[in-house]
Amino acid sequence: MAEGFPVLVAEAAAAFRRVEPELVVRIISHHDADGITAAAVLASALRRMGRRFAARIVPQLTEEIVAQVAREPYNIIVFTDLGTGQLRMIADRLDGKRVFILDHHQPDGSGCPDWVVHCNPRLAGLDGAKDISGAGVVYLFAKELDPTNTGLAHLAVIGAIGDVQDKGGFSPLNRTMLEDAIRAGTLSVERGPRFFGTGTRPLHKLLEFSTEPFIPGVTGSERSALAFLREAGIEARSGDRWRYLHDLSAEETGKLVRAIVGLLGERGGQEQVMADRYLIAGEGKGSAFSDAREFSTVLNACGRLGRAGTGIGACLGDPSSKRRAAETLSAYRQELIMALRWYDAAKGSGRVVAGDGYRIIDLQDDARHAIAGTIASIVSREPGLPKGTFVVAMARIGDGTTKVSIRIAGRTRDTDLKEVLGEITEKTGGEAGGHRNAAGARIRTADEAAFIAAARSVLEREAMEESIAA
Ligand SMILES: [Mn+2]
Repeated sequence: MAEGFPVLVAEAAAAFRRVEPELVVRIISHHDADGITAAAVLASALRRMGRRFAARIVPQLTEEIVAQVAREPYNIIVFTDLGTGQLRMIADRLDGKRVFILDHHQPDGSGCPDWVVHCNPRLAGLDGAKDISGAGVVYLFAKELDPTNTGLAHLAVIGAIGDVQDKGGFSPLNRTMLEDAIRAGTLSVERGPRFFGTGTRPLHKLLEFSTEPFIPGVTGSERSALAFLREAGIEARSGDRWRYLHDLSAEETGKLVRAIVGLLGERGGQEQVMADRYLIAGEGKGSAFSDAREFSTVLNACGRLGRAGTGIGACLGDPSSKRRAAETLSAYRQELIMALRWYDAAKGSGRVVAGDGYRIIDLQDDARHAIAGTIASIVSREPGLPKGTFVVAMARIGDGTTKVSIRIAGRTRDTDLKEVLGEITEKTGGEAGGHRNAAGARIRTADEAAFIAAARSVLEREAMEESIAA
């Protein structure tokens, strides 16, 4: 009954139209790229309606935040890209307010009170992890409010990419938003080499940092990347400046792709090397906002470094926000590099627990808690890490709690990471949330050692099942 979702969206929009226009709308959204684009789509739609709003972006919706929202003077609250997993808290604390939830996460199992307008694709039998993102849900809602909001469709595409819904191709529903954006002239699709950061990194740096695909003998070394270009007959420099991918002629691009395919050998063909790129209209070639994938990374960096407002401003096209957001990306990359250096140096110490089928990285105060998830993701893609290895990263928040993130290397069976983490926190306390492929939790810092012990026993058992499935 996937056709039920448009009905849910239409009902949510109809309910929203009945809200008194003078009320200030409180927007609460998630701090990743999807959450930031979701908030930006809603903010933009409200602005066009002449409605006032106040947005707040949070790393996760906690009991404490819901309690704060309850005390605020706002009488209408719209939760975007979160809320479904916190229905119980919302039901307990926000009775008497007008509440909308526009989300695509898994419900927490408790019922939804009738005074909450709950719009989630999962309620209509859709797959919230693949079919549509939080920004997508908000976009369809905005389009229902005003059909000319299709000018915001590119933000829904950026949100979907931020939630990795483009992997293996967009779902039909995500594709409709892509088509809206193309029709609106805000985005175009171009097939090209699958590099990340084409807007901001010169060619040899793209090669050095290429992990998908991992180019044997090239990835990881600037010198090898330069030698590779020389052998392929492609100039890395033009005069005294480095060349970028967009500086190459079509012929040179062809040479580059063939040379990479050659190095991948039987592991890859054209398909591994080429990808669709989603280009944002009106952005110069060297801009961090010209490629939707890179745009989503900029937003992630803003959210994780506590500058989500800058990210929303960048989505809305504000020039000074865009400048600050691009600087935030550099700062964020710097923090990641520092944390990964720490990880390399800490291998073999007690702070990196390497068991059979799992790694637990105990960052404590050596990295900002908001990048724990990214560290776990990067480590889970480390070449040589056996498929099915669980990677857990832990970092202290500084308020007596610790952030925990879990990822898995490759995939052998369809393990639900949120469930795995939930089983651990059930033993040691803490709240787990997230998705099948990426989950997180917040535990008490005092319980770190107990958490690690419980994690070891649960992950050892899970890893055994993973290896049987392989
Ligand atoms: Mn999302």
